[in-house]
Amino acid sequence: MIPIDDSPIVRDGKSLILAMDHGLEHGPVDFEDVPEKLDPSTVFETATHDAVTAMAVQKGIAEGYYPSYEDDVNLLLKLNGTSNLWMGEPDSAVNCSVDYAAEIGADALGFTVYGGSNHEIEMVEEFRDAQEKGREYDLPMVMWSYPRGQGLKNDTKPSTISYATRLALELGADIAKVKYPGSKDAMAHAVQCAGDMNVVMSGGSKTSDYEFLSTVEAVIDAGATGLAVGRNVWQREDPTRLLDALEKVIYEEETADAALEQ
Ligand code: FBP
Repeated sequence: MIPIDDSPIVRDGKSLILAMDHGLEHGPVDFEDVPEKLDPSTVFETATHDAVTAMAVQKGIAEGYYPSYEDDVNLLLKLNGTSNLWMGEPDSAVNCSVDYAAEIGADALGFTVYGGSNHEIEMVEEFRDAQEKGREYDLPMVMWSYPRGQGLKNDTKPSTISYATRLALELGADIAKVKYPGSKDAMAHAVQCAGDMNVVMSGGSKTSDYEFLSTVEAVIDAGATGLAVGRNVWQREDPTRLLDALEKVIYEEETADAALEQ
């Protein structure tokens, strides 16, 4: 772990990472109700909101669209990813090198590790190479720490999420991105297991404004440092309204109720 409070992807100790790698991870199905969002420029526009500290994308989207937004958006280059067409044990292909991520202007790196998968050993070795190379460029590493695989029946239970944050700390991540373990107390334990490393919650499928903001409020109360979110922002008709509210809950530590009232 390196000190990351001065990184552009951190604002007042917190982060709101807008993720849009779903076209690879899930396929175009995530855009069915919002076909205009298939144009990555529309989501980069959303990422210019002050609340957003970085936009997480794969290499192809970064190459094609980031040059138009580099003055207004911080780039988090996701180095690995796998399509939903892959039917094997959880694994993730390394699609971009750290050198190339740095060349195209990345401010941070992202890497998925599926702890518990039959491919865990190879994934952790690939993470090691990326993490150590990233240090040469002072690029913080965000680990999508998602334990899953044949042996894991429930990938969001509290003990699994606590293991996910600890695993990220021990392997050298600077921020762990984990699923919500179902309660504020469970999240607080996962944060405790992470030591001084930042922990952000992964957004998940779209819920109501109130439900989502209440979960974010609980996560911030639990000591997490923000959010890495995709569908709950850009699948909304008015992402800016939700980002205005998220800004209040994450950075000003307001309640979901108060944030929605304004
Ligand atoms: P969401 O907020 O839409 O869940 O996005 C976060 C994210 O980690 C994306 O970066 C990624 O594409 C997706 O979730 C992967 O989710 P899963 O592997 O659980 O399907």
